[in-house]
Amino acid sequence: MTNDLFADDAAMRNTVLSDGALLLRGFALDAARNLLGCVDDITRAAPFRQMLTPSGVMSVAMSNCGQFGWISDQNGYRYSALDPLSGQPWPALPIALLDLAKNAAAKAGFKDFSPNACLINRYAPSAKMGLHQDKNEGNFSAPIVSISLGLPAIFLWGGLQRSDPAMRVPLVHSDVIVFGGASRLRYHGVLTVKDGIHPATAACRINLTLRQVRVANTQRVC
Ligand SMILES: O=C(O)CCC(=O)C(=O)O
Repeated sequence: MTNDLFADDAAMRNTVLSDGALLLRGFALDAARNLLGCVDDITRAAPFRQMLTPSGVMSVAMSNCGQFGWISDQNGYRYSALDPLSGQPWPALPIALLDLAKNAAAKAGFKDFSPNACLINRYAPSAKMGLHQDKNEGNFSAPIVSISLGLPAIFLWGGLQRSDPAMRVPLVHSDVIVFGGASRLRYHGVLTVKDGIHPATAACRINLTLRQVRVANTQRVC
């Protein structure tokens, strides 16, 4: 009952960030505990790691689930069907996560979203993610669904050029952003996460980013 009331209140605060981009406040509230349990299971099999990029080590620790996982090394970024740490396929995408992502996408007007990749980002305090576009998927007709759990953060919502001004969007536990259509290639990022303790995740923020990756598009991109 309490969760229902909170969800109704949260839904009233849903916000269109730009054409094709919708912030769904509290959309993951009922599923959050289960999703975090899934993250624990996934990262037992495919542990969090700080990946290397051509410009240095990322402050965010990452893992993946689904048919493809986003990976990076000194030569660039790509999707891979295998976890380079284990040589094994990534853990399967949990049904609860898939359902939540499809429902969120449908709410934002993207009815046929069928994600096959989920990047799991873990932000310890002081971790951040610079402005970037999600453009390695080879499929820009499908949206991205991004779920925030745990510590709050400021999401940067930019434009189609890196130099465009970026809106600062405060995100809290269980908020979900869907962006596709005219907003699919907008630059976005996350400001440095501040110190704190959240009852659901302790001293970190977890982000789940679900994407639909074209199978042929798993080559290295820089
Ligand atoms: O952590 C977030 O909210 C955003 C993550 C993100 O932009 C990404 O994984 O590409």
